[in-house]
This record gives sequence, structure tokens and C-alpha cells, in this order.
Amino acid sequence: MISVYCLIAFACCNIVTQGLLYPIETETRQIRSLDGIWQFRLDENGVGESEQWFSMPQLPEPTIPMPVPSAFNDVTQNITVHRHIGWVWYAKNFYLHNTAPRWVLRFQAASYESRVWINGQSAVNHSGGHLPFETDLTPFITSGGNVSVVRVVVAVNNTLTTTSLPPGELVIHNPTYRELVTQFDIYNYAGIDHSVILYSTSKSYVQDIVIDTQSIDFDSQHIATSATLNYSITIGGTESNVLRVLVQLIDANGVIVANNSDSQSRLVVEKPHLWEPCGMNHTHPCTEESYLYTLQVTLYNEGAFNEPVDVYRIPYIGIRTIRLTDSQFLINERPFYFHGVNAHEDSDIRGTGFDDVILAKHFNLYGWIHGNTFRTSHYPYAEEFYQLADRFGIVVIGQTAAIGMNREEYFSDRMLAHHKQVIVEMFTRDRNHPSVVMWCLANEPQSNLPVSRPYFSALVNFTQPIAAGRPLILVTNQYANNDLCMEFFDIIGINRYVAWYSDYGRLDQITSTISQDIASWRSTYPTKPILVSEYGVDTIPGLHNDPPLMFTEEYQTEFYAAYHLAFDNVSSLLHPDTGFFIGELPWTMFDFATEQSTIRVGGINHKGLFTRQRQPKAAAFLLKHRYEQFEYVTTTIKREA
Ligand code: GCB
Repeated sequence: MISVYCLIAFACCNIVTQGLLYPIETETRQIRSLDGIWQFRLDENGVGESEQWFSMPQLPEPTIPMPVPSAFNDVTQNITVHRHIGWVWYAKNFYLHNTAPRWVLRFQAASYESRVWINGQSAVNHSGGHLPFETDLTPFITSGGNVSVVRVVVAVNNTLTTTSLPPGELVIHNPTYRELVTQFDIYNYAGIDHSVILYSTSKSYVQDIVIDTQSIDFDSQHIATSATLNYSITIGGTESNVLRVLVQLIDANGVIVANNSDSQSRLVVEKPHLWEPCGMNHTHPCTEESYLYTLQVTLYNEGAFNEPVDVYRIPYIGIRTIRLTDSQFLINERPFYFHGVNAHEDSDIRGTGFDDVILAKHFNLYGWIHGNTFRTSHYPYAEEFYQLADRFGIVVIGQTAAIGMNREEYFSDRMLAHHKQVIVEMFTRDRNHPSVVMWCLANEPQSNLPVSRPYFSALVNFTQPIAAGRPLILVTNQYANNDLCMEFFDIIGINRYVAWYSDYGRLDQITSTISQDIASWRSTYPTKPILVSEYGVDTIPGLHNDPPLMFTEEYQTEFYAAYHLAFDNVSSLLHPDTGFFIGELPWTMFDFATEQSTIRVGGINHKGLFTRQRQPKAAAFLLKHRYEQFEYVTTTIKREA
């Protein structure tokens, strides 16, 4: 029997307890969407709070109808709305029926600084986009009747500062020209861009669940014979100390395969079905699904199991281990090769606004291209992305919104404190997803500045104990000879644009330059696997030239082919004994919106393999063919100490 343990011990819940469980409906919980049209207005003079707009029966005119979820920027024809910097206000009234003892108002995300008032009273404030926040409505409901009218008013500010993530600086050139100066390459979409949900619970309820595979035992044929999962349940509410807990793991046929009545313990599963990543020779294609169990947690009073106080289910439990060697990334002890495409949460009109259609198309295209990985560049995505990634076995590198950290003043103590806060929020939201196999703490920070070194040393020291078994990656555009921070991380991620941002037009220089670059990282850090976390070129669909010139579809195709020659020489997939290069992630899946500039035609970054409308460019077919071929490469299991 071989026992496999996770790279880092299971991070128990004493450190981080307040995960916000995804709102679901069960026999004890109701949910209701508040998505739809909200009343909306800009607050161009920043007077809304001092004039107490939150306590008015209507927002002062001029208001416009605004869809939630959506970024507000591209919904109107008005350039002032498009480029607004500062506060915007949203308002909505709804009826709350007294059908549960506790109702929670949950914002799946709003960018970036949010203040929420319920019935005129301050209810919750939140800093940072992309991640959820919520407030218990109960204290704000004063009428004792069966139904109450609730007015929710939300102010959201998209101004970035030297201590926000991402950082930015507001420059006021003159009274009519305000500019948000940022060091990143996305349009600063803002507003309530993810869903707003009401959900109910009992007076006492399942507040948090942490679960992770601790170990899997394999037989000599590498068949899993048993698995141990560690879990911990936190109970919220008034009667938490008298309630009993039943934790059950249920397989895909509805059979209970393990159970336990402690709030913190382990589940042992005999002959487990493993969660496997897609797109490898030993696993399934990315159009098919991985094996998932459901975790069911029931709270009940002694002797009254059939009348549960609360039931919560996570239908995305995957049994799998992660282990890193100095040259391979192992999932279930088999080598995994990251071959996917990065992306943004970005689409026409909605901007960063969450949309199920865009979500479904996204995953269909991963299936089409045989892509088995994405990094949540450059911020945590909506939770629904992780749920589909769990289902299809698409591996996720979860990333914080720490982009554009390109100035010395951004590495301050206040920024560090905020960075820690967003890491905790991201981890507590995403740590139960089997698809999340790595955490990326920042994208292209100025990690060659002396001030970055103590910053990342402190950040990694803080993060490692709560990382729930996931290795940490730093994604850098620096080089082995000037970076000062890679030493703290487990995996090296490099973003490269040779023959695009340098050596214009010189496709012939790519293979040797990239090979030397990778070799120099390897000789500096011989025990850290390497992946290329971005590489790509702007490509205008329909623009052709032979021989290939920059911006043409031919150039994009040849660009990728030249990088692939460099990757394949050191690939851990193709050279299991000597390779140390564990993956490749083109930049990017879809064309996406950026600030306007002379290098962004139409305010669009055109590096997509697909257009913003999700149609393929020529290079998409090259990647599809390459990734499909990877599925024919057999993987061998190295037995290492
Ligand atoms: C990068 C950034 C990404 C940009 C990309 C580009 O290195 O990580 O956010 O969009 O380059 O296209 O310039």
C-alpha cells in the first residue's frame, strides 16, 4: 500500500473560520434572486452619502434603469457613464415574506468599494471586488407582520488607490478631466457585476464547511483502495451548542459512502472514485465530467433527525491529492501537464458582469480546444466558474486581484494587510473546490524592487499555513537574474512576449530566446517546476499576410508554434525523466476590453485565440490540435520519496 499525503498539511479551520458558503436551496433553506433592473445613478460630485440618499424613498433624479448583474460602463450610450470614476448608487425595494427566521442578503461581488444600507440603516461595507459579502437582514426588519417592504441601497466606488487591489491613483487634471492612472491592462469595469441573492436559514445553521482530501491509498496497479478526507463544520446561531451534526458523503448514485457525527473529524471512503483533471491520457476528455461526491451536513436536535434544523449540501466534492516534486505536478500521484488558456471575465455590453450564457460558452470552448486549465486572471472569478471546473475536471489556478503592483509605494504595510484580507476571502470561498490546485498571489508585481522582497516574504509566510494543501505560484515578467521574490514560492510562472513587446516581427528569435530564459530560471531554482503562465500576440481577425507580419492570423499561429518548440524540449510530459516544464497557458482565450491607447485598437486587447464574440481565429485550431495530441501521451508514475 502506498499512502499519499498532500503537500502541505490540511489547514484546519482555527485560522480561517468565516467562509461564506455558496447560497443554495435545501429542505431548510430558501433562495431568491434580486437580479434584474435596479434604480441607478452616478454620484459625480460624491455627495450621495452627505445628502443621505440612502434614506430617501427614491434616489434623486436623474436615475436610469440598470441591470444587475452587470458592469454599468457599457450599458448606455453615454460616455460619462462609460468612464465614470467615483461613486454610483443602486436601489431596489422588495417584499420579504416572513417564511424563515433568518434572511441573509448576499452580494456575490461588487467592484470595488461597497456600502449597503437596509431601510436607511448602514448594513455592511466591503473593500475589494470579485468576492462575496453579505449581511443578516433580520435586525433591519422592524415590522412583526407576515410581510415587510425592504429597501436596499448600495453605493459602489471604482476609484482605486495606493492601498487597493488592484492599485491605482486618481489624477485630477482639471475640474472636467479626472483620470484613474493604473498599471494594468483591463478596462476598470465596475458596479454590482455579480448576482445579488437573498437566502434564508434557520436560527442555527451550518455556517462554514472545510473539507479536503488528506490521503489516498493505492494498490500496486495504482487503483485507489481508500481515501481519507478531513473536514470541519462551523455552526452559527443561537443553539449551536445543543445541536447534533451528521456529516454524510454521498456518491453519484446517491449511496452514502461515509458518515460521521463529529463537527470536526475525518471521513474514510473505501474504493473511492477519484476526481481527475481532464485532458490527460489517463483521464477523460474535457467535454466529459469528473467524478464528484456530495457532502451533506445535517443539524438536528437530539431525537429529531427527521425534522432537521438545517441541511446544507456541497455537490462538488472531489477526492484527489496534489503533490509537487522538483520537476512535476502530480494529481493523484500521476503527472499533470497544465495545457489550457487564460481568460478574463469580460464580454460585450456586460463587461465583467456575470452571465450564465457566457459561462456555458466558456466551458464548451474549453472542451472544444481540449484545454484542461485556466488561471483566474486577474482576480477571483464568479463561483459558478469553479463549480463547472469541478464538474469537467478543468484545473484552476486561483489568483488574487494583485495586478499592476508596479510602484514602490504599492508595497506598503496597509497594502499588505489588504492583500492578506483578500487572500483569506478568496481561500475561504474557494478552498473546497477540487479544481483549485494552486494559488497565485500576484500577477507581474515589480518583484525586482528591493521593497518587494520583505513584502512577499511576509505574504507567503501568512499564506502557507492557510493554503489548504495548494502550492503557491508567483507569475512574473521579471527574469531569473533580477527577480527577488521567486525564492518564497513553490512554482515559477513566467509571462513572455518575445517577438511581440520586444524583437518585433522576429518569430525566428523566439525558440532560442525562450529556451535560454527557461534554462536560466531552472539553473537558479533547480527544485521548482516552471510553467509559462502567459504568451501571446495581438491578432486582428481576418487580417492576413504571408510571410507572417505582426497582427495577422498567420503571425499568431507561427508565434505559438515557435514557443511550443522551446516548451517541448523541457516538457515534463514529453520527457518524464528530465523535463521540469509543467505547463503552458496562452494569453488569452478571448479578446477583451482595456483602456484606450495607441496599442489597443478600439479599446480591445486582441490577443484572444477567439474574438470577444467567442469565434475562433486561426491559431485556435493550432492549439486545439496540440492539446488533443497531449491526450495520446502516456504518463508514467515515478515513485519518489
Ligand atoms: C501581461 C499581463 C496581461 C496583459 C498582457 C498584454 O503581461 O499580465 O494582463 O493583458 O500582458 O497583452 O499586454
